[in-house]
Formats: sequence, structure tokens, C-alpha cells
Amino acid sequence: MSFRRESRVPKGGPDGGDGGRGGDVALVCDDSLRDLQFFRRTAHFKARRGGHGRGALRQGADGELLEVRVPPGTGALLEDGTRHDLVAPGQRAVVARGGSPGRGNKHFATPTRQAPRFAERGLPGEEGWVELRLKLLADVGLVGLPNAGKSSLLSRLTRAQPKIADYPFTTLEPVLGTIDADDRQLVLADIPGLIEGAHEGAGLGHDFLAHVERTRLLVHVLDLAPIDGSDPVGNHATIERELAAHDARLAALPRILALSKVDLVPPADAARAAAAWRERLGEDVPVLPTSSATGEGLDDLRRALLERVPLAPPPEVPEVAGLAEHQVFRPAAARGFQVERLDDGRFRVAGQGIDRLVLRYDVENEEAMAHLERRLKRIGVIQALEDAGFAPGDDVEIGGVEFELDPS
Ligand SMILES: Nc1nc2c(ncn2[C@@H]2O[C@H](COP(=O)(O)OP(=O)(O)OP(=O)(O)O)[C@@H](O)[C@H]2O)c(=O)[nH]1
Ligand SMILES: [Mg+2]
Repeated sequence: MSFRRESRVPKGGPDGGDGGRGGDVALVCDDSLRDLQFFRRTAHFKARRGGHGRGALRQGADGELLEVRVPPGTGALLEDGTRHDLVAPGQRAVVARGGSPGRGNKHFATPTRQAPRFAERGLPGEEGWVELRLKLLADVGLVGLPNAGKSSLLSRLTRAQPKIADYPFTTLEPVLGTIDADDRQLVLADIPGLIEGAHEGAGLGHDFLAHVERTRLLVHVLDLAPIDGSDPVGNHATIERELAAHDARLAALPRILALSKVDLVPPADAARAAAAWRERLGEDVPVLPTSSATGEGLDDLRRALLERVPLAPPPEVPEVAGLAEHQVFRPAAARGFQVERLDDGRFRVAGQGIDRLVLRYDVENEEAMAHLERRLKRIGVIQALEDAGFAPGDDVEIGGVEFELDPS
């Protein structure tokens, strides 16, 4: 509430500006994220309130939008049942609207009330719990023969704890782990070992080749000294053949060759083997000697993964992209209201729209009350109260606020 005050204008009119709208809280899909770990530590998010309106019709600033970043594949379920699927980077979904602003006293000036000494209050914004669920898509697939050391690598590169044992087919289902870098995350999938004929259903690997289909890079894990005495060159060819036979797209994915268990062979042999593989595969495929036992080569592998996996939108999702943004569901403000006579003689009016109306005004302010009473009369609330036995001066409760209603 404000009045114009200037030396040349002795009786300036009302000039209180409107308040600013409260800030919204929105989820934003961010392709540098891969998991929801952040929300273990932080569960409350609050946007800023709008600024107060001020004199000279200055409007209060709108509260800033608060953006909460989530990884691609996040589904958000709101308390009212609204669902948002955040799949495409940059996609945004407002999950809580800021409160609507109150209008300044200028707005309430009429020919008969030229100096309104009240203004509207802003309303509280929406609040509630949002359930986040993530459908994880792997960026990197670890492929190789059974017992090659894939799960061991996953356990050293990420916090995942897959089962590891000295027999083939230890891993029965894909296990995912996340590598955290400063500015992004990567999801690694440990795939059950592939064997010859996997693309036709042999072994366990078959069912899981589908999981690597959507990755962006494969790490071929190759045991330098297999216990069965088999030849690494032949083993490598077997896996590559299975990948190609399953899907041409898989065969075309970029590769890293991780020579595993180098601690088991003399260093000179390991170096010779690595050189031979580099020769064989050419410069497009990095060849990295690694050991999950000693940690050798693991930093190099981590670095190579972060370098080589492109930051790009996950495949096969864009049609839905525009959807969630427009999918915001607003229950129509309930228009009806009910009048109830309480045992102690008070009256209670219930209705969402009416509650919001009453919250707008200061019941201690007589002018504001007179204005509110006129509005209640126009909506039909006073009539309904009278039908229920109300007499001017009785106490009324609306929206949790109790006051004496005395419409003249
Ligand atoms: N010495 C040594 N042993 C290793 C290394 N990596 C894995 N192993 C051993 O090799 C065996 C197989 O390892 P896993 O990580 O379970 O192999 P995998 O490729 O996941 O096997 P499947 O799940 O059966 O396909 C286990 O006994 C591991 O302890 C390594 O770097 N050095
Ligand atoms: Mg395994």
C-alpha cells in the first residue's frame, strides 16, 4: 500500500505497485548426469519468493525459477498423479508453481473509494513431494568371454559390487555402475560373458546383447592368460564375431580393448602383447593393459572412457521430448463452496477458490474486509450463509481464518 507524495501534489492518489510472482521449481534434464545420488543428500528445494510491490507503481520482481537438474531417463511423479518423463537434454518440467502475486492498492481505487488503505497479499506457492525414478541407460558396455575379468573391472572403476568368482558365468544379469567425473557421469554395464553362438542363443550372453545395443562404446575385456589355455587372438575374434552377428550397429560401436589380468604375465610379455594388439587393431582402438588386482592401467581406462564417450542425447527418445513440457496438469481451481453450521454456532465456508480469496486480505483491516465482504456477496457466499441461519456479526471460518463477518 502506498500513496503518491510530492510537494506539488498535496493529495496524491494510491500508487502501490503489484507484488512479484513467486519462483517456480522445475526439473531440467541434464545429459552430464547419470544417477540420482545427489538427492540422497539434498531433498528440499525452494524457489525464491516474489518481491514486494512498492510505491510509484513499481512492481515487485518475480522470484527466480529454481532449476533442479536430473539425468536423462528420470520419471517424476507428483502428488496429484501428474507424471513427467525427462528424456531429452534441456527438457524442463515445472513441478511446483510459485505463488500468485498480490495487487497493490492502486488496483482497488474506485470513484467512491479513491484512497484504498489496503492491498492484496500474495499467495503461497505450490509445495509437495516429487518421486523421482530413473531408468538407467548404459553409456558403456563391458563385453568379453566368461571369466575375462569384466565384473572385476566394474568393481574397480565404479562403486558397484558385482559378484566375482573364478568360474565362467558368474554374472547372470547385467550390473550397472557409475563413474563420476568433475563435470559428468558415465554408466557402465557389466554384461554376462558371451560365448560362441551367443547371437543364436548359446550361453547367457544372448539375452543381454540387447542391453549393449544402446550403449555408445564397448570395452572388450580380453584375458591375456586364460586359465583354459585358449588363444587370446581366437578369443577376441569369437567375441567380435558374435557382436557383428547380433547386430551391425553393435559391430560399428567404438571400442576400447582392455587387456585384463596383466599382473599374471611377466611385464615384458604384457608389453609385447599390447604392441601386437595395437598393430592388429590400428589407431582407432586404444589398447590398455589393465589389472584389477594391482590397479594398473585403471586410471588410463577411466580417462579413455570419459574422453571417448560422446556427450549426446540418448538414442530413440526424441518424439516424447516436447511432451512433458506441455503435460503440466493444473486442476481447475475448484469453483464451488459449501457452507456448514458448526455446533458452537459458528459457520464454516469450505471451497478452494474461497480459501484463496480470503488469504488475500488482512482481516484486521476494515477496508480490506469491506472489500472482501462485497466479493463474498457477489459470489453468493453471503446468501448461502444467510440460508444456513447466519446473522450479521456471527463468526465465520474460511480457509482456516476466523473472523466476524458483518456485511452491511
Ligand atoms: N590376478 C588377477 N585376477 C583377476 C583379475 N581380474 C579378474 N580376476 C579373476 O578372474 C576371475 C573372473 O573374474 P570376473 O571379474 O568374475 O570375470 P567376468 O568376466 O565377470 O566373468 P563372468 O561374469 O563369468 O563372465 C575371478 O577369479 C577374478 O578374481 C586381475 O586383474 N588379476
Ligand atoms: Mg562377471
